[in-house]
Amino acid sequence: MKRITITLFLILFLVSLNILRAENSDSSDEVQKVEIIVESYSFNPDTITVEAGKPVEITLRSVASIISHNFTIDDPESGLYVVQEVKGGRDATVTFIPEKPGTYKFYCGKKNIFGSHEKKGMVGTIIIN
Ligand SMILES: [Cu+2]
Repeated sequence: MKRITITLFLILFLVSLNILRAENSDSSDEVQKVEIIVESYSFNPDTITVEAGKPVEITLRSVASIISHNFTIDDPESGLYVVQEVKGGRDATVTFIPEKPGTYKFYCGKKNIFGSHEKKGMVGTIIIN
């Protein structure tokens, strides 16, 4: 009988530990992770949706061979300003907290003699809810 009580107690203890762990992983999951493939000359996906007031972590994975690109959001009205360089074939990560809900443009701010990368198609939309 004693053994059964101890076993039951142990099971209850382990179950409650698991519940605690699950709750913890929920609350530490605040960072909104987004992955964008950077090509010459496009972003994939070109529309991302995030929530305001929570950190956003964008990983830029460049599959461009040599050409460097960047990820830029520049919206003076909302105070949203993000610039992250990404070299050809490399990864780069940028973290920021979007404060104001809205729909904003992100783009590559690089230029070459033929014009801006943005005009070539390196432009997308970030929706902040
Ligand atoms: Cu570019």
